[in-house]
Amino acid sequence: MKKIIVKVLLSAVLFAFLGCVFSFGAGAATGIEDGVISFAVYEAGDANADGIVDIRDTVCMKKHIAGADNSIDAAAADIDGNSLIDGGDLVLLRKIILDS
Ligand SMILES: [Ca+2]
Ligand SMILES: [Ca+2]
Repeated sequence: MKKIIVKVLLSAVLFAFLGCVFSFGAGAATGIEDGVISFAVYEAGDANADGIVDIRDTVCMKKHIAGADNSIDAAAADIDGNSLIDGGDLVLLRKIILDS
């Protein structure tokens, strides 16, 4: 009986942690120090890193794709996670904005 309770508690803690991480959008492990895993938290699509996903992010992403501006949050702008910031990410960003 104790094993079942422990498993339920561990599952609850894991789901609470994952819910916390994913409620911010996306994150990537940035390092481990003293047994603590650090995460960079960003919202997918927030290319200009102002905390809001909106039309200004599409402008920022278009400028970056055109080579006119490199001041972009690359992790947030790479929405499909293929390590490139391209038209596919722009399509996904428009969908995110339209669905919000
Ligand atoms: Ca933004
Ligand atoms: Ca991409």
